[in-house]
Amino acid sequence: MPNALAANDRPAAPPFTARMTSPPPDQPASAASEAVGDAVADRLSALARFTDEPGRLTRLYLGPAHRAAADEVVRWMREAGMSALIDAAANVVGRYEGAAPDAPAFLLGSHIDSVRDAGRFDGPLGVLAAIAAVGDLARRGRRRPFAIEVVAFGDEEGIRFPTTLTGSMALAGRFDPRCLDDVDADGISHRDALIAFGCDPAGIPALARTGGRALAYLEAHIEQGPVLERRHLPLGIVSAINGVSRGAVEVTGGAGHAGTVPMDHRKDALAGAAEMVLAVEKAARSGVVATVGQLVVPEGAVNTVPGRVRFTYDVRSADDTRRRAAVAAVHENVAAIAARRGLAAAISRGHEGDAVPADARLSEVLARAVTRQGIEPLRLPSGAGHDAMAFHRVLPLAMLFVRCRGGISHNPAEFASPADIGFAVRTLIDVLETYEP
Ligand code: HGY
Ligand code: MN
Ligand code: MN
Repeated sequence: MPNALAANDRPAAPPFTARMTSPPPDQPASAASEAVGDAVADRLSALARFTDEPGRLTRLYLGPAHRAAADEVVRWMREAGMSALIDAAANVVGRYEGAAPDAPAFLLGSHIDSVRDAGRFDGPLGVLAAIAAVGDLARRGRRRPFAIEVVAFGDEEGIRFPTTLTGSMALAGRFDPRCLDDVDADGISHRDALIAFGCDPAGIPALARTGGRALAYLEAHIEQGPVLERRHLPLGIVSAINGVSRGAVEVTGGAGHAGTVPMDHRKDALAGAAEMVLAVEKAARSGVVATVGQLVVPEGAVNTVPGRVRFTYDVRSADDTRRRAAVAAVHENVAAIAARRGLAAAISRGHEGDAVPADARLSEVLARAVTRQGIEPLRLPSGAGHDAMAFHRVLPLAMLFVRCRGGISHNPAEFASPADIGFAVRTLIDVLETYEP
């Protein structure tokens, strides 16, 4: 049973009684913004209690906590006036019909999976803010010429399996079925994990929101960086999402006795990997960031020369040519270090995504909505990846950034204020009210 709360001691879902109408353009957000921000903040805390690791927030794709959180999000979507289900790719999808049935949908969403020891805002803020926005239209009986779908994706962080964005790729019609053969650290395949979750992988192709089924995709997300805080702005509009290359390197040398193997006879996989890690860092020149986030010595022991090491790399840039050149430099240096040290180094490429520009017209609708909140519409790039990337060249996409304290993210200290969350909800409402297909 997931470390979810039992049904009877689950915190009561905060009532969404706060009526929210967009404030007159010349006034700052009214008390309604605080109220709706508080309500979303309460639900973010409630959702954060669904974790696979007691005492900290870790909610991995298709794990028990993901299942419990998905069921809660279904409940909240229905309370907000939507029909809701969990689809074949384990996305939670809520739908609020337009003025006519079966109308194409305006998509809103973000993810509810997390990294290990995560903050409670990265992902869920975008889902819960969207649910609050739709709830406002529903309470007013407001119908637009399009449907609205809110999606809680389950595989944005890509922590459990080598690929990522599989849920959003499914909706974008870009799902690669080969990823179903990927296995996690316990040898469980993606396919088996989906089936155990209650999903039928055969149903994934039919999820594609292509062929006119969808109009646009808009994602609200914490900035995960310091810019908005430095500019004293609650919100920002994303200009583009940086491209990313992930991979893993398996370094193999020769295990040996730490006390007896002479230094000039060693094939020390960890010492070699350490040089390679510094080569990854060195590949990060202007406009490129490069990170080794994981390094494992599987059979490590204090008195054994390491024979095998595995580490990951993550290289990003707004400039795809620079990113690819940096990755090539990493691969070349890894090979050269391995050769010099008599090691073997096997490189496996993981998730790759080109830089994704936001759609100009949709971003302009968003910028006008931000302006009507009395906020300067600052445009800024996203260093972090998001589900929005899946819709590149499929749907017009845009992102709304919400200020987060110190730019901290992927860390339990992550924080966005209820007032800023309230501004985000009212901005989403404004977009849903003013967007014309
Ligand atoms: O890795 C990323 O940029 C995102 O947080 N998954
Ligand atoms: Mn995220
Ligand atoms: Mn993240």
